Amino acid sequence: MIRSSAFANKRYAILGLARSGMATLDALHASGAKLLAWDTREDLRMAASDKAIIADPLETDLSDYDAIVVSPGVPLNTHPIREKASDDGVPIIGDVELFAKARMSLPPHRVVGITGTNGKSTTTALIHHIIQSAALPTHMGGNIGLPILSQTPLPAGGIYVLELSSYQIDLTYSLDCDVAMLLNISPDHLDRYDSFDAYAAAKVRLFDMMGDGGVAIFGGGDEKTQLALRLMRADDRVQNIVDTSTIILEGQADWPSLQGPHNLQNAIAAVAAAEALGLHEHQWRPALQSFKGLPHRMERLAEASGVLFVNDSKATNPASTGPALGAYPKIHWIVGGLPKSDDLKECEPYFGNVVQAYTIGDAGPMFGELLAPHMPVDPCEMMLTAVQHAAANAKPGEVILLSPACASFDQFKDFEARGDCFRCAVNSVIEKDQIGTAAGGSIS
Ligand code: UMA
Ligand code: ADP
Repeated sequence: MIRSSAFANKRYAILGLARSGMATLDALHASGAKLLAWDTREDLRMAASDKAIIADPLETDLSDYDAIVVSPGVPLNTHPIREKASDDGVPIIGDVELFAKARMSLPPHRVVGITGTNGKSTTTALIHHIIQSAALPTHMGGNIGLPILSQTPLPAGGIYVLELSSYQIDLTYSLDCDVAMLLNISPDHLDRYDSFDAYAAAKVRLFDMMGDGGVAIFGGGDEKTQLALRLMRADDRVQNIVDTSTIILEGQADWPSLQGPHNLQNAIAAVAAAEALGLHEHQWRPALQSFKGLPHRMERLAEASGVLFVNDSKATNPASTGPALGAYPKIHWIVGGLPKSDDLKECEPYFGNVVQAYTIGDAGPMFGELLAPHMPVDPCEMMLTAVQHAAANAKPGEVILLSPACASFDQFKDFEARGDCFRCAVNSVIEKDQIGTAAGGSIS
């Protein structure tokens, strides 16, 4: 766990006691802070009761507190805590801001911060893997894996690789990244922001916090990312700016877990970060090949009867599904769920790669109408039906891809549960040898 004398004898109210809130509670308690904690869930309040006064911050005078530490999942745009904090004159911060404040107590280290709409986890894990492969001490955290405050401090020379969601950046004010990266920006999480511009501005704040010695890396060619890049160049505070959309990197065929144009973009951004950290090609290139990828992101599940099954359940918007369709030339595409938009614009350039679409979930009928002029569509509604039909139709050399372009909450708890359901369905069709059976009759 990360402790710091910066927190000793300070007073913090913690709102939200799930993963990041509990890690915050433990780290602040161990650092000698005085704490008040709250969660709407009683079991979590109970679990915190030996380290904090349990009380609702909305009903407590917080004017002599140093800060209110809010979990990223608390919707600040609608939650009354914002007004309460302003009335009491207390700042609202998050666990990443506490990490930023604790850095002075850590052995000399560097921080890489990665944000963007899509590809953050993949790129964070890839950068972490490259650094690990170069035998340097490193942790990854933030919006991926263990909360950063619960990690063991790295020895001198260590590198913290942080995936940062816009929710986390909203709660952070002084994280001076040695390498800061914006991968791309497309509309997402619009329930938490007043507009797409406001969401984009939240991400770009990562660069406002940088000191002038850092390296700023920009990924995608999308309009908002390019605008952020131009603004950064115009404000010549940070000298070291890398536009990865102009970099060409050869060798993708050798990187099994980095297929598709999006993963080429991620690989280029990761290599730019590695070089900014002083690593050389002989260090980063083998790591691109040995990278195993993350579950539910272009995950190669199985190959049977010459058909490859790929789980890309984490593709929860059309901008992440588009490039997934660009990864293979003959795809049976399982698509649908809770839609985030009423078009599939970002997928259109890759429609030529789709042999047939199999629609599932709430978006099924709407997507069916959108797709029918471009490809055969099989309205399946349920995952198992979709996998069975796709397996029956698939020929050797073709790919069955779950890349839903939608949130999962219409039929599943989360994208992991959806990917797990896909995996079970895949196991079942392989076990029953239902691949390539369409010509021979129907699936029962
Ligand atoms: N709560 C209240 N009152 C409220 C609202 C919420 O008490 O009015 C409580 C909830 O009961 C809950 C807590 O506040 O216990 C909120 O927890 P949380 O949702 O922030 O969950 P954590 O487990 O702390 O996870 C958070 C991130 N979650 C979100 O951003 C939603 C995790 O990102 C992150 O990995 C973790 O911290 C560790 O740092 C997950 C995520 O879904 C992966 N991120 C979003 C995404 O990737 O799209 C941004
Ligand atoms: P995030 O953490 O930003 O949600 P992930 O790495 O978990 O990103 O990937 C989420 C989804 O986006 C996956 O389906 C993945 O295939 C897709 N994806 C990955 N990288 C990119 C990218 N650079 N651009 C668009 N989509 C991407």
